[in-house]
Amino acid sequence: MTKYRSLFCLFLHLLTLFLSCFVLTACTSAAPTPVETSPVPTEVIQEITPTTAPGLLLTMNQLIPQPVSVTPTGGVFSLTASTPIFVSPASDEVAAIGQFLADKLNPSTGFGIQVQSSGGDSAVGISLALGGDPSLGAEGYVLRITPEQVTLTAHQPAGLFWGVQTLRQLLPPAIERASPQPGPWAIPTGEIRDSPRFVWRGVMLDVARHFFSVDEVKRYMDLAAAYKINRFHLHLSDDQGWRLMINAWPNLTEHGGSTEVGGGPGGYYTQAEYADLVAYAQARYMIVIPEIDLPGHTNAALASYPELNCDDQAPKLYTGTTVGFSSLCVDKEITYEFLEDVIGEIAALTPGPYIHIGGDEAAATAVPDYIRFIERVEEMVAAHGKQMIGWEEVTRAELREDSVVQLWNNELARSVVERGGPVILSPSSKTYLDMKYDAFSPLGLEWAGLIEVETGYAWDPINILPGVLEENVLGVEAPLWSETLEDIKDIEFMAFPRLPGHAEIGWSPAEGRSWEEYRLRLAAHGPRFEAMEINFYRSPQVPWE
Ligand code: TNX
Repeated sequence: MTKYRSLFCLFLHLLTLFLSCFVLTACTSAAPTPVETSPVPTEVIQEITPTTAPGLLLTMNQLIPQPVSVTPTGGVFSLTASTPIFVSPASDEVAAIGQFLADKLNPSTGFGIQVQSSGGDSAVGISLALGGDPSLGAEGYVLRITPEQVTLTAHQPAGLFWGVQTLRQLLPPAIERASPQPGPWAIPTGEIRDSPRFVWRGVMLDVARHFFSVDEVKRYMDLAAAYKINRFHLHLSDDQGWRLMINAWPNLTEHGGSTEVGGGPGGYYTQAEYADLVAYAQARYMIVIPEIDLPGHTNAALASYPELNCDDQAPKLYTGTTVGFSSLCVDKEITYEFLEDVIGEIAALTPGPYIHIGGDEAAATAVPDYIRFIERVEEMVAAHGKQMIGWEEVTRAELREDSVVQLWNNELARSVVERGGPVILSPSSKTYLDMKYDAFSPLGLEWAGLIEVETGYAWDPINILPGVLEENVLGVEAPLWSETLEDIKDIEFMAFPRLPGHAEIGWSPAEGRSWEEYRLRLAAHGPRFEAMEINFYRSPQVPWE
């Protein structure tokens, strides 16, 4: 009797396997024709054979961002308790990337995988090696997977780190779980060669309108790094709060950090906490860009120090959401003494080359005053050895050549193009993660329009700013303003699933990108988002798995 039952089970098992292969082949070959011809998906589809295990075929074809080239070979590398991670050279930096990978693999596999120095060519395991082809650049990598070995090579450590993110996505979604899972842990064999289209693939988090704890910010950094985001812009001050301790002006945080939109308790980062965030980002090959928004969006500072106001009267703290009503006093010398301290302390704490000085929506500052102010602050930033970034309004001033402009509203698009310097693209109608998805979104604003997943994905940076030279486009950044967001769960809901799309726009080649193809790849990330416990929006535009 038991014998018949097991035979019957075997039959059922085979039938399921056959059916899933069939469904897979049908799905793969029925993939809608891409709008532009893509070397990548076509190559992947052609090489897939129905004899390969179904889940594995999918993972090689489901990477986000889409790599430059993917060549599956149809086999399997099995991750086991005896798979070591070899690093070469065994420097602290490469070993730390190996450890990052081990720390991702160990909780869900329960294996206790260890990082070792290089085991030589014949060693079975995962090897991370520097010294790849210089044409891979600062962030590119090659990932070769055979049944015996996973070999990740890169010219620079950042490339190894991004290759590790790709490797995570080649494993089953359960790899992202925090507790031991049954496995098995199969990685499809093949070769991936990859490097980014743009150097700037950013996110911005507004910690001023609502304050987010160090752990919440780290969590957002982790989620962004998984999609190869390499710039983390922190909007550290606004009318509703000043969030970074400045030793020379302690009341900025003491008083100015004590509330937030809606009147909650607010909060701020000590300098040690900020340094910890910067180090956390650095370990993820992410540059932190601190922003102090000037000369508008400064009510929290004005409320903390009466002398910063033209009439020496400190306004009350502000917990609403209106913009454009505050301004530093442009004619007072104390304003520049204050900024010298603020910029000096932030420059000293920030290893990255940039300081963002805001400059947006300064409706309470007369234009000639605004221009004078921006030009003076730009010199201060440069004197501290940093490159200034400002929102597009700063192009009203005569800027230094190396200053970076962040496009958001397109109102000053002409002067951004005419100026001809480096540009970050954050068009609000595409990249603003704080816009509602649709009219029913429980969180978010809608002044720049509703941004469903397709709207956020289906555009190209080069078409957004006609006349701009491609070499001046540093890349793309997706801002998340927090007027309506209170905690990390809210951040996750607005960023997922739109953020992976922006990451792909910044990383992947333009040729072959199409919404119809992307939405299927994104659908396959649903189980991964679940395993990562991301509170994501299940957009009806995506056929979630
Ligand atoms: C505009 S975008 C702003 C922010 C708001 C945001 C809300 C920009 C440079 N300024 O002050 O928070 O809209 O979406």
